[in-house]
Amino acid sequence: MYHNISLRILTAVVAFCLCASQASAYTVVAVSNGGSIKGTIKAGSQQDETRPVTKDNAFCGDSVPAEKFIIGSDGALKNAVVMLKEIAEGKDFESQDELVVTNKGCHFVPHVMVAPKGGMMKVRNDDPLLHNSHFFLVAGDRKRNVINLALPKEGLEISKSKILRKAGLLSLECDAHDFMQAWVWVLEHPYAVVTDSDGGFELSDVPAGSYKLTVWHEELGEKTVDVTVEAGKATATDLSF
Ligand SMILES: [Cu+2]
Repeated sequence: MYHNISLRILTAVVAFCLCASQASAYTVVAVSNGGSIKGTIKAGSQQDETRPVTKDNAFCGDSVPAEKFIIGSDGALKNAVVMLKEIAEGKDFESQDELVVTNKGCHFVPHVMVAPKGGMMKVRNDDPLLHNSHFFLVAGDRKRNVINLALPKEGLEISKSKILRKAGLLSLECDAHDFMQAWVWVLEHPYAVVTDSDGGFELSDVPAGSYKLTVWHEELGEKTVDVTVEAGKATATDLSF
């Protein structure tokens, strides 16, 4: 009797896990005559913060911009991530340039990026001092350690596939300089893009259908709207925080 109940529980747990993993799986399909979603992301008149430099002031200076709010004309918001988070099927990743984040002038460059799950990322140091690139996976209010890379010399590069092993939001911090911060959205699909300095974005080759379009910003949080994509057409979607 006891064994029977245990077996039932085990079966239920296995079934749940299989179900849960299937729900998040992304399937690559040929997309012919897909549509696109394009628009502009805006924010109000937000002021960027200045962070005090607490180490290596001779090279880094006394303060650095936090780069949280890079606002262009008309409130255009740079560095927001626009994505179809839960899309189930669509195009494959295109072959792309190397994924590199560089420690440069006591900043991470780029400040925000998107990356394919399972890809290879390179971390580089262009400064003549020690940077210590530490990646965390963000889950709600918690952060889980992913990898910690010491880069003691100028010109040093380290490539690691472990960085992008799981999908989700990565916080990139420097253990040597608490004022350094970058963000990486890791996704199983290529339907994600970082807004440019005009706040613009475009997601192309989207199969016709209805989707949830999510916009994320490091300080303003997330907003999600419903969008419908028609074959061969561009759907205009502007969003303001
Ligand atoms: Cu650093």
